[in-house]
This record gives sequence, structure tokens and C-alpha cells, in this order.
Amino acid sequence: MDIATTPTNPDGNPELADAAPSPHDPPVIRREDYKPFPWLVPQTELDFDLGLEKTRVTAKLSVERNPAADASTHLRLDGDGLSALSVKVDGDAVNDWEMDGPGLVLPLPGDSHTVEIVAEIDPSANTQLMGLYASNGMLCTQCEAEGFRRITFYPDRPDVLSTYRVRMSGPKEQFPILLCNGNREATGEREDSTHWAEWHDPWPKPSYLFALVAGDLVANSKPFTTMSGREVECNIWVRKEDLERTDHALESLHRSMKWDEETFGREYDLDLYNIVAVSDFNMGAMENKGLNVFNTKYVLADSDTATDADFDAVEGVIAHEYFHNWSGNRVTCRDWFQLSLKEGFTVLRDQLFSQDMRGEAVKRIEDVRILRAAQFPEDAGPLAHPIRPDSYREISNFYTATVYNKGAEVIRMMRTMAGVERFRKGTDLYFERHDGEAATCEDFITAIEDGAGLDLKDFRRWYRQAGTPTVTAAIEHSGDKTLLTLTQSVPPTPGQPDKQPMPIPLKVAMFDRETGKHGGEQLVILDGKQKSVHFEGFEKPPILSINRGFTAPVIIERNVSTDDLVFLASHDDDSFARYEALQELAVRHLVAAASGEMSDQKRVEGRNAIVSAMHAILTDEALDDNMRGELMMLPSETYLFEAMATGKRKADPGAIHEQREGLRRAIGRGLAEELAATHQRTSAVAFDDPAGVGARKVKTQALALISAGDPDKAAEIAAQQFDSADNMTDRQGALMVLCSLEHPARQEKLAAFYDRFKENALVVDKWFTLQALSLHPDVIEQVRALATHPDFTMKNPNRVRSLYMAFAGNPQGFHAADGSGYRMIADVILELDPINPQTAARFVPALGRWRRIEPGRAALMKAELERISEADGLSRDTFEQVTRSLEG
Ligand code: B3K
Ligand code: ZN
Repeated sequence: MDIATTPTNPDGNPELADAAPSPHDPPVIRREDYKPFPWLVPQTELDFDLGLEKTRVTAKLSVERNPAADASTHLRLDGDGLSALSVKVDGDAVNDWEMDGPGLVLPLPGDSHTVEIVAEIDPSANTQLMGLYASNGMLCTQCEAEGFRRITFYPDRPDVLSTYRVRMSGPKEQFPILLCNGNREATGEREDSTHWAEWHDPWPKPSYLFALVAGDLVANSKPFTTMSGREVECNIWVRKEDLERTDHALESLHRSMKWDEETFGREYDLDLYNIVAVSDFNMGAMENKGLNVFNTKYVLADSDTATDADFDAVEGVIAHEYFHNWSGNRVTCRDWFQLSLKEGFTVLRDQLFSQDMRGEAVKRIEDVRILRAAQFPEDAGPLAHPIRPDSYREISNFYTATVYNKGAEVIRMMRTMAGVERFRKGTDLYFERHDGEAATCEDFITAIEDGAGLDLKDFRRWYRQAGTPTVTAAIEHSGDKTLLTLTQSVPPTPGQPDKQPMPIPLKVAMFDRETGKHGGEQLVILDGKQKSVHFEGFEKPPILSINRGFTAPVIIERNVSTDDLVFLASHDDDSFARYEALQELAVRHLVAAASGEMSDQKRVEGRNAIVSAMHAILTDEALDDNMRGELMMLPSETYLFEAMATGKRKADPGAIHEQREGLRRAIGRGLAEELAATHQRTSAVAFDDPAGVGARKVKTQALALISAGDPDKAAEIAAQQFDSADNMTDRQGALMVLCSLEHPARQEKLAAFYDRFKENALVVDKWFTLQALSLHPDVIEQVRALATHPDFTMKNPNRVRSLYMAFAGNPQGFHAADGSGYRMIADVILELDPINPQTAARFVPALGRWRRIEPGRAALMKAELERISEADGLSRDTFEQVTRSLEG
């Protein structure tokens, strides 16, 4: 059979629709081409004969014709880098199969068969860390999105659900612990010093949720009793030396299990929940059924080695992966275009959980800060895509802030419009209707419509249209009547020149200038291009507080005076709006100053207004420190680039940096006494005081501002804080400030830190990051030197990110005017691409923002992208990102 000329694609898998991919023109996969797979695979049996260098995989699939799909005479299985040692159909060896590119095709005449394929793989050579790979002497897997095809030939697509039975065997001394999905049903030993285990997962699942781990591990265990009274064995598996840092992860898991029962009515469904920490991992963690695999970074935490923020991150990621058991595993995705169905919803669920654990106001600000730092630039650049994309070349490139974080915001808007109780009715209906299915975003929207009683007809546009909408708010006032007019526009994005208006829910309140109060908050749904709302009873034009709680992921434009912003910053009873007013004050000032639109006198006035707002924040006794710490943070340079690059104006990283540093200096000098007092006050709060987390946050912020005003004094305080620290938050905060200073204490404390923690990879990562993020004038040379440090390796993603991802996020270093920062990152991409394409491609977006940067730097960034694009043998991942960045 000549597969290449087969007129119709026999399996309906859109991924193989454009077969014969060439490395220089990988096929485009389109959402509209989706077809169900012609075969069902009710059962999958896998047998692993494990070895670090050689693992033999025998896969036995029972297949049946899929009555809901077009019939096919062939079975087409995905593969990646595999060769089959033998193929059997119904127990008999066959040789009429063929390779079709990396996949395998074999004729199947009947309606149901068993297909058995044997293949061998070398986990130790797997530097991509997709499929089965070796990490620190253990074996583990990562299958989402398309890693299972690197383990065995299989219909590796999320809509093929199968029940798995797995037998694994290997040398007992090397791999004393053998784990897989589901329940362990049998174990045994052989005389040749190998042992084996048999696992069975009763819940049908797609191949991307398969996991296997074999290694020398120990567990921290504690049972959880579910709401129906079942006992679940919960284990956190780590290397022996890490065991003492696993309590927080285990407690976080228990809290997540309880919260999901109480908040979404979801109960865990197996008797066992295993989490394994591995140090070589491409991302944060993976929700494999009953066997989550985690980056050590999101498991291990104690106060000596992890910061308060690390503790929060561990809790958040443990929760996120646990919540996937329902939003992702019990109800999974039909195809990868639906990724936001599980990711957006699960991010919202983990945000709501963390809000309940740690306080809503601060968590909301943190989430919005992430959205603005990562998603807004993505939505405004060449890689912009809707939360449900229409096409891709490499799905790994679509695990983005848009799919995850904007996806969560879109579902949050549904929740805001429905209210908490009706939203819950919608999610209950969704889980009930689609349990055990591979669903679509459309299924989710329909369930919310039906269950919550919402009309989401136009709201669906949020799923199809990319780009951050801008809402202009204008107020007209006459007599005692006030008219608020809201107008929206959604910008053009690559492939989507024209947009339709989208329903935007905005919480608003009008403050009376006289009383300083508002008469109640209301939810206005801007459901067309423009909408006007009437207010009565204000003698003077009221002050508008809008998008309170950040109810919609949009940019608000309004003509508001500095005085009104100062009023909102100090009086608004919505803490997000208060934060927002301060940010707006700083953004407006800094963008105008960086654009050269400001006289020296105006600049001084602007700085003074912000200094007095900061004074109010430092001295307001009603504020708790956790919120104070948020309010003290100035908008990031990346966010300021976005705000500056509007219309024809481009962002000028040099000018933004100069102005932002100037403002920090003015605050440091103008509030020297208050900052010193704040630092002193917060230093006196004991580590385990309930107010400790907030105090430490404020302490670091205060120290950073002191360092802008008086570097020598800051160096002294920082050195002292470093020496007396009894926890990593204070130690890291002090070292962060020292890293940016030209002072002898810098080197001294960096060396002390390294010496003390050199055996702890996660802390060494911090040591690299602190230096790569620093404001030191020699940061580029320092990063270059760190890349030759014996602890640096391109093979470990955490280490690569700790140095280079941090550097790419250091605006001063990355945007060095001579282009040396851009060159460094482009070199990293080229060196890393053959080793780990997924991680390499993650560096491209930083260079891809060139169109919004001033022409001198833009040309240098573009030249680096062109240099990458000309390299031979680029991966599909990097090829796609670079091509889109140059075209967009
Ligand atoms: N679902 C995984 C991400 C997989 C990424 C593959 N490139 C983790 C998560 O979002 O929970
Ligand atoms: Zn997820």
C-alpha cells in the first residue's frame, strides 16, 4: 500500500492530515479538520522491562471499530523516534505494516482485533524530557501533550480513552519503587534480583495521562478521608535526603482535597494518590491519573531553603494538579485546541482555592500582575492567539498565559455574571453531563448556560477572538445627572483584522466628592460596542471606580485627574481598585516622562505626588502588611513597555528604565526615614508570627527602596539582614538587594550563600537567578561567567531557566542598547534547541516583541530572530515560534 498517495486520511487524525512533514515546513494542524478516530481502544496492556539505557515496551491494544467515525481499513498509530521490533495482530506475527513518517500503519480487516507491538527505547538519551526519561538515576515519564508516542506506537490523541493495565519490572536495587497510574494489584520478585509490579487504573484515560516512575524513593504519607468516608492513601515520593521538606506539600494536598469537596462537590475517586518529585522537568507539574509527577521546585519547601512565595507556589501547584482530577481527567479534552477547557478552568479553580487559603484581595492582585506581565504582552504581539486557537504546528507552544490565565479570566467572568451559586449549578451540570468524555469548550459553555441560566451567545467570542479589549470610560455631568459611557474596541491580531464586540462585565461604583462614599457597587455588562449608564444624585461630577476586583481582563482608558487617582488610592473600599489607582498614577507618570512629554518641573511634581501616595501607604495603620507590600510595588518595566507602546508610539526600554529608577530614587530619598522605620518595625516580627509573611514582604520592598536612595546604607542593612536571617525569604531579599549594588558585601554574601547551600539544587537555582536579575551594570558579563560555572548545565531545565529565563526577564540586561542581551538569548535558543526544543522555544517570545520596541533595538532583536530562522535543523517548536515572530 502506498500510504503517501492514499486519497483520504484513513484515521481522521488532523495531525496526520498533512503527512510528510519536513523539518523546514512542519504541517499546520487545524481545529476545523477534527475527525474522530476510526478505532476505539477499550483496553491497553503495557509491559515495561525497565533499564536506564534500554527499556523494552510491549503494548497490547484491543481495538474495535468506532461506530461514530468514518470506517477505515487501516490502523494508524503515532510514533516518535521509535522502531517496531515486532508486530502481531490477534496473536500472529504480521509484516504487512508500514512506517508512515514516524508513525506506523497496519491493515486491519475486521471489526475488532488485538494488536501487539514491541519497541525498545533509551531513556538515558532522552534529553527532550518527553516520553520515558532518566533523571538522577530514576526513570519517569512526561506524556502531555504528545510524549506517549515516544514510548510506544499508539493513537496518541486525547479523545481515545482506554483502560490501562501495566506490568513493570526491573533491577530491585536500582528501582526499589515501581509506580504507575491507578492501584497496585500485584508485586513479585524474581531470582535474578529483579522485581515487578502490576498496576491497574479503572478509569478510562487518554494516553497523555499515562505515567510511570521507577527509582529509589521514599514517601511522606498521610491518609485522607473523603466526604463519603473512603480512605485515600496520599504519598509524596522524593529522594531520601529531601523527605524532611515534604510536609507542606502533603498538607497542601489534603487542603485541596477538602476544598474541592466543599466548593465544587468533587470527591477523589481512587484509593491512592501519589506525587513524585523529579529534578529534571520541563514545566511545573503534571496531573497524570493517580500519579502526579512534579518538578522538585513545587514539592520541596522548608523555611530554611524556600521563601514565603515558594510555599504559596507549592500549595498552588499541588492544588492545580489535584483539581485536574475532575477538570481534565474525569472530563478531558476532545483535541488539543480545547486545552483551555481543562487549563483555564483549573487555573480558575486553583486561584479560588488560594484566595480562600490566603485572602482574596492580595491573591487577586497577584493574579492580575501575572496576567499583565505575561498575557497582555502575548495578546499584543505576533504570538497572539485566542484561548481556543484555530491552528498550530507544535502544540507545546500553546501552553501559554493566554490559554491558562486569560482562559481562567474568561471563566471567571461567567462566574461573575452568574453569581457563585448559579455558577456552581453550571459546573455541576458540566461534570455530570461529560463525566468520562473528551469534551469541548463549547460543551463547557453550553453546560454553564443551561446550569447557571446565562445567555452566552455573544460571550462565546471570547473563545475565538485574540487581543486585549480596551474599554474607554467617559463621564458627562450636568445638574445632578451623570452619564457614564463605555466604549470597547478589540485590537486586530495576526490573522484576525476585524473584531466583534464582546460582553464585558465591569463592576463600577461612583464616589461622591463631598462624602467620600459611593451609593453601592453595580455590575454593568458592556454587551455591545457602546453602552451608557445613568446615575443620579451627585451635585459635583462623581469619581468613577471601575473594573473593581478586575472583573474583566481588559485595559481601561479614562480621563481622570491625578487628584482623583490619589482619592481612589486612599479611599476606595475595593482593595483591587485602590491598588489599580496607584498603579495608574505611576504608569501615567512614567510613560509620559519616558516619552519626553514632560517638563522637568512636571516630572518633579509627578514624582512628588507618587512619593506622597507612598508615604500614605507606609503610614496607614489600617492597612495590613500583606496588602501594603503589594501597594509598594511599582509597575514592572515590562508592563510599562506595554503601556508606552500604544498607537504609533513604541516602547523605549532605556527611557523607561531611567525614569523608573529615577522615581525609585526619589521615593528612597524622600521617604528615607519612613522606609528605615518600616524596615525596623517589620524586622522585629518573629518568623512564625501570623503577621510574619506580610512583614517579610514589606521588609524586602522597603529595603529595595532604601537601596535606590542610599546604596551604601542599604548594603549595610542588607548585609546585616542576611547574616541574622532565620529564613530564606529574608536571606533572599537581602541578597537580591546586594546583587544590584557595587559593594564588597555583594561578593562576600553571594559566596557565603553558595557555600552554605551548594548541595541544594533549588537554592543554587536561586543563586543563579538573583545574579541574572540584578540591576548591576555588569550583569551581562556576570551571566556569561555564570554560564561557565561548574554547576551550570544546559541539560537541566530548572538550571537553564534559573540563569537565562531570569536574564531574559531582566529589562536592563536583556534590552542592553548594543544588542548583547538579545544575542545571548538567541545563542541560548540555538544551543538548547537540539537538546530540549520545548524549553528552547520558550525563549523566543522575549525576542518576538520587537515590533513594539523603538527602532534601534527592534532591528537588533529582529536580526537575532532571522539568525535563528536560518539555522539548519531547527525543531518544530522553535521553527514555529520564530516564524510567527517574524511574520506576525
Ligand atoms: N497539564 C500540564 C502541562 C503539560 C505541558 C506540556 N507541554 C501541567 C498543568 O497544566 O497542570
Ligand atoms: Zn494544568
